[in-house]
Amino acid sequence: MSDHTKNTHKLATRAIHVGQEPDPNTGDIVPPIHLTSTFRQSAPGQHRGFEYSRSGNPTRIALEKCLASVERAAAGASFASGSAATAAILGTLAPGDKIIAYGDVYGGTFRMLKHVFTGYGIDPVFTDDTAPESFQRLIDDRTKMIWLESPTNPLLRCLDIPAIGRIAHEAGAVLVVDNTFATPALQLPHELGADYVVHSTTKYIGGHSDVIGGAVTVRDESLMERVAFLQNATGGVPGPFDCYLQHRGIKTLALRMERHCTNAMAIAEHLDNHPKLARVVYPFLPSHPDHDLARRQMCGGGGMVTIVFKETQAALKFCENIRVFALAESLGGIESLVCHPAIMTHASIPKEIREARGVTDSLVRLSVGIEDIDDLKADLDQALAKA
Ligand code: P1T
Repeated sequence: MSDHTKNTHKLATRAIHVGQEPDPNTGDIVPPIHLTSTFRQSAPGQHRGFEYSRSGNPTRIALEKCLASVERAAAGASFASGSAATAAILGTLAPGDKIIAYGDVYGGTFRMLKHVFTGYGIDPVFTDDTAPESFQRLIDDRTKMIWLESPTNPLLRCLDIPAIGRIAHEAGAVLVVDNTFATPALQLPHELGADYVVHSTTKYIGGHSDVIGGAVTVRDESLMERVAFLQNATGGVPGPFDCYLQHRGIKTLALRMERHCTNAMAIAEHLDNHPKLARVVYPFLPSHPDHDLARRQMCGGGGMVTIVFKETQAALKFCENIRVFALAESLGGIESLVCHPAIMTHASIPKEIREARGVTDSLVRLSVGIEDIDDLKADLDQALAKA
């Protein structure tokens, strides 16, 4: 924490000030972007804390401090993508270790667990039951990590982070929570018991769909040692300009999340009971299966709404006809997006596994942006009319 930020400061203040101390020489309110790959040394090994930008760069350090502060973490490390951040956490495991993951995860995370890390002797097992006991049942003495998203991508299930954290810790394992969908503005997994928090900062943290990035934060400083080692040794770091964009994004996170939440709630209520839809999924709708937990664990329902059409053809026609929303992968930007996970973001999950989990061809994911709510509703209405 610097002179002008305190531990008692709330998220919106931390997001704007941590890592952004005015320059003592010039007074500039926004520190410069350190566009350099290397740093001059006065004698071999004598430098001012920076040697080479893969190992450390002032713009990246500023971002990492801010990420750690907003997540109420002991330390943070930023990566070239959410996938690189995921790989760094999985890289802390050793051959023979078992990881239990909740099945509804981003398709790329599933692919990495199943088709990358199994090659290094890591054994992933999945549960499709949100009950903490389902994790308990899968624990054995090889279990070193539990991995979950909450809310999940794309079914928006919410998992009991404190209860699953206790199960992990009793077994001597660590809990990883992917907080990409909730963001620290709505949910603080470290305070709920998560050892690692991972983000695709490409999403709400960056917030403007103009940068790919990832982050890892840790509850206990000692966990950062291996993550920082892997960050440098495997080299999946973001460049200074990408760090600047993410840091700039965080400054408006609290404000953006308020609007994402109010717009998403309004849309969930607007679409609920629509004759062409079988189901509208939004954590803060009373009909959501984890509604009570969501209200307890998060201070807002988030910006994602998942809708399930009665017919697949209608889902596809809806995607083709949406206009203010754009049909595109990703989420969490200021502009509204529509995604068909089965064909787009979750195609790497085999069809039978995907469908058994409920990610069917009639499911469509909405990333509700911060545009005017009337325009968003009108766009959804016209596309639904054509579906
Ligand atoms: O795309 P990347 O920055 O590498 O982040 C991967 C990732 C990790 N975790 C979650 C919860 C995610 O949603 C993602 C990326 N997801 C998409 C691109 C998507 O459209 O779902």
